[in-house]
Amino acid sequence: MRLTLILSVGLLLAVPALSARQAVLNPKARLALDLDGKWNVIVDPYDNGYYDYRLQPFDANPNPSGGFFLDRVPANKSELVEYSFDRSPTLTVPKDWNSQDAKLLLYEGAVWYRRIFDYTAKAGTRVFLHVGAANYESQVYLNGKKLGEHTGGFTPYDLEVTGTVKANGNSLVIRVDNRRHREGVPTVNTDWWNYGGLTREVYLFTTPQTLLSRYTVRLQPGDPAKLEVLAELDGPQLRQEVTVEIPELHLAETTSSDEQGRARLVADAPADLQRWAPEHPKRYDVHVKCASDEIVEKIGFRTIEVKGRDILLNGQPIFLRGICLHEENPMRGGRAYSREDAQLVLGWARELNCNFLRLAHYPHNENMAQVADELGLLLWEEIPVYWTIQWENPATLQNARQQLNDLIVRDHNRASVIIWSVANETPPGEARTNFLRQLVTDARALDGSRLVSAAMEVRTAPDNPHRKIVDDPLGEFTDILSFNEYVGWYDGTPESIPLVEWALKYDKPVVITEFGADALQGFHADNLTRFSEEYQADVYRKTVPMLRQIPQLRGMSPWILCDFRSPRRLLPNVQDGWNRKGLIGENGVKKEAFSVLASFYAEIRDQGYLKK
Ligand code: GCB
Repeated sequence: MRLTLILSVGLLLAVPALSARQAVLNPKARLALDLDGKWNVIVDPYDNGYYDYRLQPFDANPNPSGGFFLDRVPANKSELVEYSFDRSPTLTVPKDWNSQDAKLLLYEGAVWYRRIFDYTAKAGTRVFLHVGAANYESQVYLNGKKLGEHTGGFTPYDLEVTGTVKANGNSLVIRVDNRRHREGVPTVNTDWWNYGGLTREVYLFTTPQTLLSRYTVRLQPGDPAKLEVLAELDGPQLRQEVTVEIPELHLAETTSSDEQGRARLVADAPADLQRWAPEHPKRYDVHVKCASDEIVEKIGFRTIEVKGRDILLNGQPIFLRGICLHEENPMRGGRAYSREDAQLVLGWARELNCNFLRLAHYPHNENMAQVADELGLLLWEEIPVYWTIQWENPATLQNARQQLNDLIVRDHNRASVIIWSVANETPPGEARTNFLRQLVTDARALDGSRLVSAAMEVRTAPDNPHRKIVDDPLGEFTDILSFNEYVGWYDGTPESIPLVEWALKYDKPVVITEFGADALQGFHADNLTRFSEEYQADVYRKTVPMLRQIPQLRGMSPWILCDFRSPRRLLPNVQDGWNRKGLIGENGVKKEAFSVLASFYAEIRDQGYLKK
């Protein structure tokens, strides 16, 4: 087998660190101590544990006089300590706080989490703390010392605790603050619940001194007859032999890393390599090894590209039979986090005859992409650049770039992920377009093997209410043209849907990223009565033929699989804090529109949409 060693390329962009980062890929495979379960918590609406009475952060002082992170207990009966983790209630991790305690349903502020644990580190290993996600800002302290902090509610981070962790009685304190900020990503205004807390797993993992911190194993973009492997080492021994093995394919190739610890090899893809595809989600055990470390991960191989008006999966035109999804388990009314949650919602998507999901509007937990890889579902993954954020604020751009970077680093070995989305429904304008172009450029530089897009908006021609125009300047820079449209709901009634004419400025494959209507599950009326199942089903029945008028239509992901909580949805006895555009209600019961879409998807699956 021919082996070419080419100059190393960096896997990461030089994005200055805003906060703690992910240290290794797939840290779960290196699990050392699970910290899931009950943590003592102090709800701290006035930040009494963070600031002193002059509003100075306690942790800015090298010898802090106070601060809940010190986890103090009075040494004697006279010592004044006005908090106690030991006497405080508990919350379960991972899980948002809102759905665990009725008093916290609407809480936006700080909560201090504390966990006591023992851990004996093995000699010669490095130990890290992994936080899967903490919404929105978090500060981490071990045994009274600050380890680091993180901004962004949906991306993981790791902090090294080698040498800081003790055999007995470690006090790990994490302050999580879910207050919204105008300059944040997302900003203050969203149509989803602001779940707070340690919403994903927290654990310790260990690595050797020099570890394989990053690796990419894929068909080479532009030349899928080749397999390309990129790897990065971290630690004192950066120059090592790096070997890649796929035993099932009898593939074993070796190269060396350079002085920065980077290695790249390109080998002929074995002739019997089976491509990953929705009908055949084949994955291989891939081993990446160096003298000091080894990882094994299941990886599928496929290509995705755009050619003219088509989206090609493994060189064949594909129609994306999709649906949107929030990271929620509707039956629990809380953030989804587990494999079981992923299996539940992705199972529903399969019943809907989908081959594609849009994971809106922020990075979902990594189980989603893992289960999608197993089940053969294609994914659109997104960052929370949503509606109107601060386009001119460099710190906001930096924050968005880091979230995009961290999502791509985490999921770039998942065959299921085919599209990185940089934004949703943002208002055209020079500052906005420059901001998003930077993100598109970053996504391509980080991962040239996938498509890049954003959900754009439609405007109505001033002289014709039925003429719908998509001419957002961002459309020039994305691989596919994606937009949300709500004709029949925010724009007219279902009767206006058949009258729509489309004027699309860009001749690219079109994926409609949203359409839909609210329906309260179990409420039946005629199809012009708002919030009835019949109204929603009629919107779906009429929208499908209307969208088929777009010659380059190559997919759709209607809004949305399940009802989800939203503080913007206040209509009593109908919404009650839920966005009702789900095809499935908060009780798990399917609405009439579910079968309308399922039948359409079965038809295009069985007959081949593009052959029509
Ligand atoms: C949209 C947004 C989505 C909302 C949805 C709605 O256009 O992208 O986040 O939830 O409409 O229901 O209004």
